[in-house]
Amino acid sequence: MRPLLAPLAACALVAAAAPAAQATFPPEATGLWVAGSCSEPSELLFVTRSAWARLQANGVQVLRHAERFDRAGTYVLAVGDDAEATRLLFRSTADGLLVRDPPAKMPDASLPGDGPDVAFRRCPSIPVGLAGLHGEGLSFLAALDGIGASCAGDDGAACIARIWAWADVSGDGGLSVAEIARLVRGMAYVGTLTAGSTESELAQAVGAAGVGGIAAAWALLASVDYDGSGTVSREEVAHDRFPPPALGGLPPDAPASDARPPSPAGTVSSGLGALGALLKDVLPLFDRGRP
Ligand SMILES: [Ca+2]
Repeated sequence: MRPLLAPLAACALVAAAAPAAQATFPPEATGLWVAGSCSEPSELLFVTRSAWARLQANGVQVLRHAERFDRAGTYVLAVGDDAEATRLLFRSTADGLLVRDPPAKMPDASLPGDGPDVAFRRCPSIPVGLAGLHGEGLSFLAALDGIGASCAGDDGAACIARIWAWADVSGDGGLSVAEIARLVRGMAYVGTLTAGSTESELAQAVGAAGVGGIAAAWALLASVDYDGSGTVSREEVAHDRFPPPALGGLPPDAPASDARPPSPAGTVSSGLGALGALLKDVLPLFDRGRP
């Protein structure tokens, strides 16, 4: 966690005039916001509890994970965990959200500065093309808060359950090839946004992941679809992993030996098997930006 940069005097002044800084984005700021008209947005802003994505029409598509929050007058300041410590100033209004991009050289103590503000609002829908490019990926991004919390500990079964909650679209308990491919596309979307891209680069990355995801899905099915149902169940992924196998692979009631039991922490990182290999590129995201 970076130290707060604002001088103590300024902090005291702000603290007297505003509520304490929060640890996450406030609920009223989360979700999808649109700048410009709903039919022709100039920018989309998507906010989760711990991250924000700026999706500019014909411009930069980028995701930032908030490392800390502070107050800046009537604005809330979110500071990213990226190398540039990207800052986002925002405040709620009666009909939306005002967002201000502070100049890079302006110190925190001088914020919020004097604008300009970009006005964002809610829209009942967004153009089909934008929904096609961003809808699925933003849905996965929204789920990452919960997945990250569940997968941060040693409870591998809880981690799998949280991933399934998003990935099992049909609700039948199994992941089909299409559902696994969707999961891979979601991971590609978030990974590409984290690195920063153009719209066309993002579309290409997600498209390539769609093709690769189908191959990965068939590989996963071939690895763990033990009953040949054509889908991967939570039980099949967890089999022999959660709980970890008994000593030496013997049943739980077999005579004990002096062999050392497997590390619980190790079971989560390595025990996901084929699914773990699938998730390896996105797992680091789970640890970023959480309070
Ligand atoms: Ca399913």
